[in-house]
Amino acid sequence: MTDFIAGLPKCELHLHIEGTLEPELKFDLAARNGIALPYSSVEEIRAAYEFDSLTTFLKVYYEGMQVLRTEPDFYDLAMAYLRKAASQNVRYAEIFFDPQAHTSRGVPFDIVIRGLRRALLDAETQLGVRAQLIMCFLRDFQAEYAMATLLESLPYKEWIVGVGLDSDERGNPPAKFAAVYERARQEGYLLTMHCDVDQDNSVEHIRQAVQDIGVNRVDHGVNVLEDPGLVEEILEKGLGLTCCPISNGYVTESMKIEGIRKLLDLGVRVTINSDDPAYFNGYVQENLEALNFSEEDLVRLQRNAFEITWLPRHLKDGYLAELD
Ligand code: ES4
Ligand code: ZN
Repeated sequence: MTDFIAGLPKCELHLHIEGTLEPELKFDLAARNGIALPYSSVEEIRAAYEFDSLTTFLKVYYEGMQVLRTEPDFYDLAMAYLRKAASQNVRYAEIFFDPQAHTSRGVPFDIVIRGLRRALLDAETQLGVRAQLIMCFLRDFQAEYAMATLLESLPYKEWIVGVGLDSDERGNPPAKFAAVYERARQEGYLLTMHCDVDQDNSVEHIRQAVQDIGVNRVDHGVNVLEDPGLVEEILEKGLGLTCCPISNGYVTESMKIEGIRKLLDLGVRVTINSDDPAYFNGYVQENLEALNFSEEDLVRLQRNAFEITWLPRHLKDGYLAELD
């Protein structure tokens, strides 16, 4: 099964670039930028990756990314991920970035996006991996800061395919960002947002995202199973869900594989992704292996993934043909 998965042309649609920062690169960047880390070895960094909830994870995640300061730092981060993706036969990736996690500590927006963009261009020519960027707003900051970030992104609109919403979901429902999403839609961005597994009000958050905001996709969203009417609506609209089993296992008590299985059987366009692979010890290959699904189902998952990409039809069809 490992070889079968390795051979499949794959797609990654839920991947936080800051969550791909491996301890080795963290060490190198800290040295390059003259930053003292509270760890003396890569092993010590890894040992600190202990979390059992979204809150404990996010603390380590935001602390870790403080070594990212310069344009080459963001280039190196994205290039390292794209090399790893290429090694796993990932043909296309839609990559989240969190500009506010950097602008809030004094790193300018243009430094972040220019570094990431340059890596995407090089990856396409040098590695044969295509990728696009999705800009995420941090939902635990004020909506006004998200709006300011949206406006700041407009000169770079051609480099960003859509917007997302991540970070701490408790008390930060989709409705908080209704105006930001409306403006993003007017600007031509496609829309997605996290509805993390087993957060407070998960189903209500999915409902708001789908019905009130009108998203084009939902990130995670497995809790939709608790509301059959909403499942039906997602089916009718053909909306995709970007699920992340290994991540689920870290931030809740379960990888939610049974739920993913059910959604797949119902015909919902579920996909398998890695979320924050450097922290959760699994890229897309390992996430697919964790499922123990049949070859037929694994192909179906990849078909779903290419089908819900934010690519023009002819490019989707090119990738889909590789799965025939
Ligand atoms: C995240 Cl696992 C998860 N949940 C919410 N926001 C995030 N940002 C990066 N990883
Ligand atoms: Zn995520």
